[in-house]
Amino acid sequence: MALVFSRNYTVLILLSIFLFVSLDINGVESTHRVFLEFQSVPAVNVKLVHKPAYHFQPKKHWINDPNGPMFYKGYYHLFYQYNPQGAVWGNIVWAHSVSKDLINWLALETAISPSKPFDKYGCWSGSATILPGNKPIILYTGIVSPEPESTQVQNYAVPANYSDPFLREWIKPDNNPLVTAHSENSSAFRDPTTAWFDGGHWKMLVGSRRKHRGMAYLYRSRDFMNWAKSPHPLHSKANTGMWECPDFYPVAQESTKGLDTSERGENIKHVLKVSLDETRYEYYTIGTYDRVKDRYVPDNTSVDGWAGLRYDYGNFYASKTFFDPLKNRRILWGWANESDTRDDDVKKGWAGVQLIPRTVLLDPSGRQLIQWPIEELEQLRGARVQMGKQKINEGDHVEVKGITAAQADVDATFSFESLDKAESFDPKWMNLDAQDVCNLMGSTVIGGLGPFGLLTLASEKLEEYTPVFFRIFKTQEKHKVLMCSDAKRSSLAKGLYMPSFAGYVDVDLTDNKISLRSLIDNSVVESFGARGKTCISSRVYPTLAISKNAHLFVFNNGTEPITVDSLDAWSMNPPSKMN
Ligand code: DQQ
Repeated sequence: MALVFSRNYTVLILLSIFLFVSLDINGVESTHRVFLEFQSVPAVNVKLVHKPAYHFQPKKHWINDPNGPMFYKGYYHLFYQYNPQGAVWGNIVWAHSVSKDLINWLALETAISPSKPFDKYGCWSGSATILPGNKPIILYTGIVSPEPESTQVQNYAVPANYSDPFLREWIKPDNNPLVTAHSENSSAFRDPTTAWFDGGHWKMLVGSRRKHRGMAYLYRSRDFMNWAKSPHPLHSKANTGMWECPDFYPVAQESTKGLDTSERGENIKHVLKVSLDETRYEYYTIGTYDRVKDRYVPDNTSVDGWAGLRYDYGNFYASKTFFDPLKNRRILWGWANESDTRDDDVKKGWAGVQLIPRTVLLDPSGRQLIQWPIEELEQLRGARVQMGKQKINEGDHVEVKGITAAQADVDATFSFESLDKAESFDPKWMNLDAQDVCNLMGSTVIGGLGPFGLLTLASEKLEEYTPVFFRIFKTQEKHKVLMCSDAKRSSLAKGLYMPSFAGYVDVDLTDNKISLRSLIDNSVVESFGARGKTCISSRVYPTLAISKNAHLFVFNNGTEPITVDSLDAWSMNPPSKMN
């Protein structure tokens, strides 16, 4: 009997490990779900009700990863993974748009699509590098055998005409592929980075895994055509699974300037970001790049693994940065998938959105990055309302009236008298991640200092709302600030993924203040806590809180009163040109 029990028990454990590792760890899907029957079903109608108005999106169909962002001859270029034939993943090409300001976009012809033996079954993600003489070149992953192998190689493409600032036409020369997999798993070998120039060599990374160890292989080349694999990866980490879309770049320690990917010198740290196929979350570390050994070592202040820092603790994946020489800044693009069902996407006729590009800087502490929506976004601000100093007592919610709450930019600073009323952080929660704590201690659970913040995309009577809020806890040494963007009550519709996304905010509260900015766009709530220290994006699909029936409130469910020190909110206009 005991034996039978333990055998069953072992099977159960093995099954849960299998499910945990290979399927669905956080309620999100691993790898792109393939729905063959819908891949080539073009949208008949495009449903506008939840369609973002000012976030980047094509008119219809599926989009995923941002690819090859760059600035060339006065224009920003964004390529992205796109299904021209339907609203689910499949038939993937590199779609292409250009912009003068990263807000108004012009859609161009498809830049790269499957046509040659080296990319016959797909043109997957990659990056752009600007070679000397201002010559852009794209590295991308070509799929050379059909599913389920999807054998992956690395290709290049060059503009047909460098004098065209739009770079409309791209050539895929016949000496492709440039790089094929060696002994590693050729079905897990993709997403080349922007290359950097280093001591006579170009270097670039390709994401991969060996068994369950995630890794970024490093390749070098003198001429960009002949690439040799370095004897060891730039970096790898056990138990992180396939590393998709690696990104590796320098950040300045004592300046707010962004750096070109090839920049070297004093006072520079490096950032390595990877997208984890198994969790569909990303994490980054800040560390030191040893150019001689070609090794990257994360600082001991950066957690290297699933519990590491994220650009965004919500729906944000396959991100990529680029250096903008026009304004000397580094800009981050990230993709937010839908959280509704496959059937909803087919009915809507569209799926996926790029979040607002963000500038990325190293925080003065050196422990993390700071992100902020690019300043160009402000041109879309329309009607503005301000809330003067206002006290919000326990249980109160105050409406912010006079703007289009379904499409808004809200920037608020909250203050409080003291930290004394903060509730204690239960030591048991140390083993949970922030999302679980937010799930337990949501916006309606009365606290001491917080929960306080915004109720976005709210229906008048609060049947639906997405709260974005802070909750401050006392711990043994100091305080712990939880930031949540909780989709639990975002919609009365059934079958949606409605997670309580959350992250901690590493913020000094000595001035008893904390700020929150939220970009609300019909089904997007993209939030920046403490001026960009912690960012969370949610996708939500209200049934009542739509267009004119959406409301915005400030709320406090903590016993300690909160003061809104300042609150500015703007209606957001759509860009005049969007694809
Ligand atoms: N999406 C691309 C891959 C990449 C994945 C395929 C990440 O190149 O690894 O569309 O979302």
